[in-house]
Amino acid sequence: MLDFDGNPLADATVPDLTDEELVGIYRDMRTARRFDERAISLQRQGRIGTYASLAGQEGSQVGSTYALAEEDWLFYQYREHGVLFAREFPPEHLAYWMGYESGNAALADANVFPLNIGVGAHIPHAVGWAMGADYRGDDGLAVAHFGDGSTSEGDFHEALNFAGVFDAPAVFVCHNNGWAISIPTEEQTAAESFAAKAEAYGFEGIRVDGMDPLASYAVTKAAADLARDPPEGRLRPTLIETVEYRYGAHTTADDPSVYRDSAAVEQWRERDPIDRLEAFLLDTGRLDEEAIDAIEQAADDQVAEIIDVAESEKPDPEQMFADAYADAPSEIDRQREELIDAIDRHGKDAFERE
Ligand SMILES: Cc1ncc(C[n+]2csc(CCOP(=O)(O)OP(=O)(O)O)c2C)c(N)n1
Ligand SMILES: [Mg+2]
Repeated sequence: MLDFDGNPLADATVPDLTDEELVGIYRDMRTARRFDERAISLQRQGRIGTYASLAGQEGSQVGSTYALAEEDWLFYQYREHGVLFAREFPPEHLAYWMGYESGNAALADANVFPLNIGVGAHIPHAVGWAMGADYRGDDGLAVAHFGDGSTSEGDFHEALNFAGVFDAPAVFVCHNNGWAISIPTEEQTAAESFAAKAEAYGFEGIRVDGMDPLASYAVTKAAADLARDPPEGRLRPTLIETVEYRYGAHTTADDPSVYRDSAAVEQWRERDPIDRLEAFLLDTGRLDEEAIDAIEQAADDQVAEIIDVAESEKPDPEQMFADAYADAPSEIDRQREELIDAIDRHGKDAFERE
């Protein structure tokens, strides 16, 4: 077999996953894609605020999460919510995109930290968590997902430097989707790759085809095994660069046609992670058309249920202050008081969605 540039490819190996797990990866990717389509449509109808599309990136998000143990904690950014489908997708999550903090609670049962918007700001949290787990002697790794743009932030450098120096049980997954809003990869770094940056922190970096869920699984499994049980002389952390593409706009507030060519999107769609895994599962008799239809129906139903739950949420507006600070600064307290006062005067309904 040849790659897209005509070079021979090594024979692919199928990771050691059960048929149920392989079909599960396919199902979770399809559900994430369906959620994405519906969320964009809801935004267009004015039913949610801004939304960041994950289409094209399901393979690296779902595939990598299947490689983890239950006790491993996930830290993710606004475009990697596909990881939630591989764990336990909280129906309330969609409420976050409607502007309700209730949709962004930490998922203690599923071991997932709240979604982060500040580019790269959650990577130090992940490393701090990993160091804490190590000091306590707890099992579990921190797995931090972030975009290529994070690698230009101080937080990325500080976090990976700490991870190396303190040998933290952490796996870093850098989703290189070609763009940070309108900044292309070649303007993001002069390095040969994002994975190459690991060398500066004393541990290994690896690039993988992020459009291939099974390859994403395989490298994450190897990184997780290393972090759990490093051989003599090896550090625990790994930086994985998943090479993939964002099919859609940066968010629903962006128009990519002003900075990139749509022909590139079509080329990347030929490597679509869902189509590729579907072809493999059909070829190897693990799925048939009937099973695919049933998975599609189940994905539709699950997403419809998520939307129903999110739209029935009526959170207290005051809740937006609840989890930002343990001890709120006086200015934040003042704003909270002002809101409470306004609710007293105008009634809570004035702050609710119609
Ligand atoms: C600290 C910080 N600076 C700037 C922004 C504005 N911003 C939001 S997304 C983004 C680009 C991030 O690109 P990348 O890390 O590649 O992630 P992607 O959106 O491609 O998934 C920027 C600059 C922000 N959210 N946080
Ligand atoms: Mg990016």
